Amino acid sequence: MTTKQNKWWQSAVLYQIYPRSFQDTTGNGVGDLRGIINRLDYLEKLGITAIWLSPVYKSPNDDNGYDISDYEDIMDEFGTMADMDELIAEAKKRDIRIIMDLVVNHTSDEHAWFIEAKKGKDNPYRDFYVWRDPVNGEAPNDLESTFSGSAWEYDETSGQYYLHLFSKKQPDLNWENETVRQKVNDMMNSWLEKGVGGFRMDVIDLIGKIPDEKITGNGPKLHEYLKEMNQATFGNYDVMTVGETWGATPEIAKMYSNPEREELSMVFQFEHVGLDEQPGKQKWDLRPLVMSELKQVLSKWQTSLGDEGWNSLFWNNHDLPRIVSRWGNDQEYRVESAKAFAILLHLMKGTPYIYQGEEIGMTNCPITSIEEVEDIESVNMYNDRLSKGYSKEEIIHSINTKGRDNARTPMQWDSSNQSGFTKGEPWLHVNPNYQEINVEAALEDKESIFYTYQKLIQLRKDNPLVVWGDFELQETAEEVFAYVREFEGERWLVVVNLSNNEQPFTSQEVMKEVLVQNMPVEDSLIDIKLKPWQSFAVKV
Ligand code: TEU
Repeated sequence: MTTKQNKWWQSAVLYQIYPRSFQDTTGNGVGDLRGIINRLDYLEKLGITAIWLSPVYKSPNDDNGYDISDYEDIMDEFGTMADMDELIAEAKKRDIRIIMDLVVNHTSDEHAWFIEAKKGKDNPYRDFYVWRDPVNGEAPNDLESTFSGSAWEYDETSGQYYLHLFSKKQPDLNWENETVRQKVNDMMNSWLEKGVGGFRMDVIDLIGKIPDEKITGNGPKLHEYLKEMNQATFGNYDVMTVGETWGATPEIAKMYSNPEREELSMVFQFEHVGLDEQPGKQKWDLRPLVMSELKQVLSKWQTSLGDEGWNSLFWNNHDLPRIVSRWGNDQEYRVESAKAFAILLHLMKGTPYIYQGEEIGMTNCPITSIEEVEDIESVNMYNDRLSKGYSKEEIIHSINTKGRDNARTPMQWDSSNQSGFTKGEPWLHVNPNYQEINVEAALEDKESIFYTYQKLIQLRKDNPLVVWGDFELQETAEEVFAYVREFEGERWLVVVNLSNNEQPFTSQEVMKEVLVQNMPVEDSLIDIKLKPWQSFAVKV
């Protein structure tokens, strides 16, 4: 194994912070950078190596910071650039790196470039964005925005349309324009100079789009642009990069993350995340998860990248429902199922990501009316589907199952008013279960989900097997996920019951030592009955 390149991010564990909902220190109901600084000791205790910080740049917040009006300044509600510098420095003292969210498929319509571009066809910034003439008096084609409706918005002043694959306040940048690419590189370099640990690249697979041919993801020049960016910016630093790539197959993932190609460290692939959706439809169109498919997909990603790429491992982020509510059981088996998903994920090969609150088993937060919803994606979908004849009940059900606010309710720190998140009125309701589910309670209980995460992170730090070992899926009952990791003669068996029922399990392996478990394990592995959600890893 001497050929391994051994980059720091291959043995790292990341923690994603959605700053708006993490910790408010000013009483305005919105989280801030000072709040993150104050909680660094907590994150150090958990053991994470790096923080992926969702966007903190200046933004009018049409999409909570994913619409950026100035890449080199901080959002007023979050603090100042001095706070940001302090966060980087304070994190560094604790051996924690800060990974910035790089949102460069689009800017805000309030970014200086777009304000200029809108002034007219001969403005020097015009070509920074994607403008097209009307066709037969209408939008150039029927490309749709991810946030419902046409991806083209008419501009009265010039009589042209501009492209926005997300909200109309998020105009797409024109990556074919060399000056755009240079400006993005300059901006990235100024953040790298500040000492950040890398970038998470928002919808990066869209930057090679050819809108006229209705090609959005995986456009022909995508990899050329990434190579250029790598050479001009982060390739010159010891940092990590992770691309958000919704359409990645293992073959595509290798194109991004094969070290020889010098593009990105790894990508987020979303194949497992789509398994409870009807194929070819939208994320709102649900179908039950089939466990054998989940096993097959996760196992495929474990074995197919080899040395030509690197996996990222995640169940949650700020766009996804909480795993314990989605595929676990957030009622009678909340603790057991949250630990089961943690054990399953953290002992696989790749870099794990924890989304804030996952480590204490925070759950989805159901709503009863659209007035309670903040997320632009859900609100637009609601109006769109209402006009198409869907019933309110149906739409609210979809939002409760898949809506992004589920993951965005404020972090639950303690049982005091507003869960210790704010002294004011929170921008989004706190989940009413905060008196039971909160950090303070988790830290006091030695059997809490928090300590399972802490243990799993420590196991990764202490055992090269977790980072480098081969992966082999085991034959089991449908609802049981079991795999063996093997490295330099050492073997670990991981067994997870993904159901509310007892499940049979048997293995000829001889158990040598229990490494982690969510309930006591028997002495032998031959013909045992796994209790609901029972999960463990053992040395064999
Ligand atoms: O998400 C990309 C994206 O396509 C999501 O909107 C996704 O389709 C949807 O949320 C599925 O749940 C990224 C960011 O993660 C997201 O927060 C932003 O809204 C979006 O890009 C635009 O920047």
